[in-house]
Amino acid sequence: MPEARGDIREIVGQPVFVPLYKLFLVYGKIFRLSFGPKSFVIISDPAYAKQILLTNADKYSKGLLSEILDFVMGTGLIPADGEIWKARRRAVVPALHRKYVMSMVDMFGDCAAHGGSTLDKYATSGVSLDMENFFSRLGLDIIGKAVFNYDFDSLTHDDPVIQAVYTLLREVEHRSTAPIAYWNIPGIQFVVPRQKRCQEALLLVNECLDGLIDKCKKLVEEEDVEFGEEFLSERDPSILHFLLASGDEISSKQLRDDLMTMLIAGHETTAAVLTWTLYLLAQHPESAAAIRKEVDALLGDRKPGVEDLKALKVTTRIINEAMRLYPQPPVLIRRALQDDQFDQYTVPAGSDLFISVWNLHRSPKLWDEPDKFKPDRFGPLDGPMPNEVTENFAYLPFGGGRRKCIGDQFAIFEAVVALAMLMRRYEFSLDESKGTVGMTTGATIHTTNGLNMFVRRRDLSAVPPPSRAADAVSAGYAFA
Ligand code: HEM
Ligand code: RET
Repeated sequence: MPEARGDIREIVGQPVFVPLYKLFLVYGKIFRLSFGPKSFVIISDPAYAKQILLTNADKYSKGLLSEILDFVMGTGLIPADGEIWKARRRAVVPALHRKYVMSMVDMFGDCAAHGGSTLDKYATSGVSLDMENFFSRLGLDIIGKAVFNYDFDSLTHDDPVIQAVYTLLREVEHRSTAPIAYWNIPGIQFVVPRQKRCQEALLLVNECLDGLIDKCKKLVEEEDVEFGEEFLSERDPSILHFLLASGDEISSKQLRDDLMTMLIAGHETTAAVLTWTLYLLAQHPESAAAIRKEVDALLGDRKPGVEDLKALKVTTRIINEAMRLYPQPPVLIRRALQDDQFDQYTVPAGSDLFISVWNLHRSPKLWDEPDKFKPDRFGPLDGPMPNEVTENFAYLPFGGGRRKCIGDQFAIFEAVVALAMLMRRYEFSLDESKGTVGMTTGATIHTTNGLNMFVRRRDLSAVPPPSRAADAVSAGYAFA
């Protein structure tokens, strides 16, 4: 197998997927990368990715990924393997049923409208706002409501629980990129301040989750509702409520692990998608105009309803293309449990593999002008939405195979609602005085210096009211 001998200095200080892309152009679709005793197999080919994620999925575990995420997710759905994963996937997937996802759409609109009050303040003051931070808070508010019916309200205030969630997220990023797993040294959490803070944050968030679990258990005991498929309570439509009402017999530690997994998986990812979409729109005013045209014609100031989501095709395609250029996370991690064969190369059991989604998404062999933002590359708007199946594993924004994201539909709807509403009401332009945006990585791709943008309210006086009648009527006028 081609072997890239890395000099650690080439990698330190830049997001790992960037040097991996350069090496891919030199060494090709499969190569080994070694640093001293550490060695990884880097995969940048759709057929190989399909083999790992789908055809031979049995031969792989999450390996390093579960080691990185163990402290916060334990045996939650992302790091879990084997029988635990199978049982948890079977229990959790039904909670994100069609009716549930549909019922969340209204809440997405409410949260985006609530975010409007922050944007209005910045529009008035003329001071630029870090939109990465804004989207992160919006994502946290949404996922808190969706997973355990908790209102973080992080868009308008800070509290110790919100800070603790951020401490945990930063620790995930830190562990994703640290060269040595120093946190495994026994007792380190009492000595290293960073690890001490992480333990404290973990205790606080666990306490909060335990409180929410207890509260929801009481609700389930009190309520007199029959549990069935597509169970959804108007009073508390959360995933937690579904799981408790289902009578699923699991330990409270496992339940907490799953909640924490969804809190983290559903928060940073969508926030990053919205951040990079807005970044791309700032450089592609024609696409920003296309979203506005679509939203003006369909919604006006109305919050999108479920039926509108099918019609917001331009907005959706722009998000699809942003996820191609900035996949979250940029690499998928696996460990081979058995030997596996990739053409003439054997990957021995025990190998750590990185599927570089970044490389797949930017491969010159797979995409025309791969580095260009071209939302119409996915074909006609009335065609299928691109995913790993339509693109035969060359496009993996949500992974693929049996470990594919369970929140994909939820996340796309969330991003479409937020983007449509914000683009209708505001104009955004980069504050160049704050330096270049830059990229850094942990688990998802972050900016280096924030996505600092000037926000202006759009002048809607000359914009005619919506001409296209929406099939569904969504109650309430956002931003009215
Ligand atoms: C798995 C991406 C939103 C829950 C994954 C994977 C990817 C991904 C790439 C596969 C990981 C792997 O194969 O190692 C995203 C992106 C999102 C998003 C880009 C937003 C734009 C969400 C949301 C939730 C969620 C909102 C929860 C409500 C999960 C879970 C898994 C997962 C539980 C693990 C599934 C399993 O292993 O069986 N996600 N995700 N994600 N995601 Fe998402
Ligand atoms: C998230 C949620 C979505 C699914 C997965 C996650 C974790 C990814 C990690 C990635 C590490 C990436 C690295 C990139 C280097 O360039 C984002 C928590 C799987 C930990 C090391």
